[in-house]
Amino acid sequence: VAPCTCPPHCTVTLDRGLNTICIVDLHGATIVSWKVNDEEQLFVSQNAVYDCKKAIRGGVPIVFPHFGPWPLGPRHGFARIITWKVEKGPVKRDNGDIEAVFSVTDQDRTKSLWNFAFKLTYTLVLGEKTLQFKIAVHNPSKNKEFTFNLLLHTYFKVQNVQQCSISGLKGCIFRDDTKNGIKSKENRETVTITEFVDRVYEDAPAQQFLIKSQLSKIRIQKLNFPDTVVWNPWIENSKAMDDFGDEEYLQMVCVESGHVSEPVILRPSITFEAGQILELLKSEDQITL
Ligand code: TA6
Repeated sequence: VAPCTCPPHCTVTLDRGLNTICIVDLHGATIVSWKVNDEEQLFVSQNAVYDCKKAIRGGVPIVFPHFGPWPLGPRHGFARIITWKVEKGPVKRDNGDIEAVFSVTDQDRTKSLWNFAFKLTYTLVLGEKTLQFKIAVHNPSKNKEFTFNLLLHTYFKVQNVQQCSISGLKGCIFRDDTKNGIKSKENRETVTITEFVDRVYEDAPAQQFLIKSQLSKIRIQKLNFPDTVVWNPWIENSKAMDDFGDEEYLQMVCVESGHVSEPVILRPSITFEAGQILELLKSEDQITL
């Protein structure tokens, strides 16, 4: 597959001319670039490290099989630091969209104490203004069930996070991980970011909008992902991350589609599927919640 010109270490490119994505399949199948009309939509830190020892700081790391710290392996699980296989593509569909499929099984994962057989299949489809994600978790066992969390840890690139807002969360109960996980209710039509924010919105609506400016909005359509996580490390936490610039908190916000407030229970031979569709909206596109 032709090496791409986007951030370093990217090995798979889906290219529709001015619309491209780049994936680092060797490092968690992490998407590290999504361009629409040649404009970058994802944030990747200038200090990101590509040593597969921890997640790439940016793009779309895949959180599996656990969200947050856990005794059985690395924080947020191992899927985002292991080598995935390119199972298909990139191939062009009849409508011009470009598709690629990546996969990983328990045979490939780094050693952790989580010793269940599994297969993850990750399908990406690049459209003219959209990026579709589908991730399937299969339990090949004939007699052992397992539980897991799954989340797409999307880092959106913004001009100034203080001018952004996220709509589609009003009325949700959220777990506030900046305040020891206490639960509150979101009463605002739009969530703004003017301090350290780390919230798990539970059972959130299937659609949110990231309003980056009056001229640029992204529709986030979730498929079978009940929760939405919103995170910005703000000043102090930015300084504490060696793979993140001190000022970079102003240029990013994470709006993450996932299944994290409750674990998924996957019975033998069953496959769980979820995903999201990101769409860059033109300035005149109205937001209908
Ligand atoms: O995005 C939510 C979150 O769980 C935050 O608590 C923050 O830790 C972030 O993930 C990044 O985690 P990482 O392990 O990638 O540094």
